[in-house]
Amino acid sequence: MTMEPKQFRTLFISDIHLGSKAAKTDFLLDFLRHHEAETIVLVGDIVDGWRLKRNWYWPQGCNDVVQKLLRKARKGTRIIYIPGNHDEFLRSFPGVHFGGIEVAERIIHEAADGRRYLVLHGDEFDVVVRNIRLLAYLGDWAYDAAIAINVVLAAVRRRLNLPYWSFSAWAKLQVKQAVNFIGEFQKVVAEEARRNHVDGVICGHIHHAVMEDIEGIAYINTGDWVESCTAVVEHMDGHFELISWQKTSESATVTTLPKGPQAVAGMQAA
Ligand SMILES: [Mn+2]
Repeated sequence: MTMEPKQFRTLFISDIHLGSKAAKTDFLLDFLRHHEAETIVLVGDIVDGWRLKRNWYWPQGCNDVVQKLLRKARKGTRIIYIPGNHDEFLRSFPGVHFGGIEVAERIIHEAADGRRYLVLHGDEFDVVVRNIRLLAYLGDWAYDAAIAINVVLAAVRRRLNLPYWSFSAWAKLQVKQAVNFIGEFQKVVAEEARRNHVDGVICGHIHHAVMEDIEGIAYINTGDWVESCTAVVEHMDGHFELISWQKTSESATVTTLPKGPQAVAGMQAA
């Protein structure tokens, strides 16, 4: 079954975690074969530097994904790479181009309809979300300080060879409250969009794909490729769509996600 790839204005993909066993590279490759765009924005945690540092795991599928992206770049697709916490080694290279891919810490994306979106990975808000009640009480200066502390803590943990603290693994462990924490994360990120005077925000990090309106701000989360296999596309007219691709074109039926060990592996990769 051959299908012509669909054309989009922009493709947003995050949290592939190449280098972790949970990365669903076969589904992603299939998705990339069927979806072309003028611009592809990689919204962080594309490569799992932390996993690789502990235990090198780089099967052919990981190469195939990288090759596929580089080939698209060669053929004229603009590719922007916004690093996340798992590929933060790239944060030292803002503005750098490699193989036609541009690195940026965060961008403002202007959609075809003129609406503007802040695009970032989202991990800088982890500390805020964890301490939301305390910070609400302490006010603005504490909020800004918390974000700064998050950066320092990440650097210290990196020095000590400790993995980055994982929002989604942590939120999922707080089973009963996990939904609340996801809600808090969304609110905090939407608030950052408001502070930047944009119409919406596009992020990743928490592995929870969704498109919703949060008090007038369009909150869009691209999800991940370790569990949900989701991406966000911008159509030529500027409207966005969330696509779930838990399949390959060969297997026409949608694969249901296994519960158990693999789900746990995905959780840890967050
Ligand atoms: Mn992340």
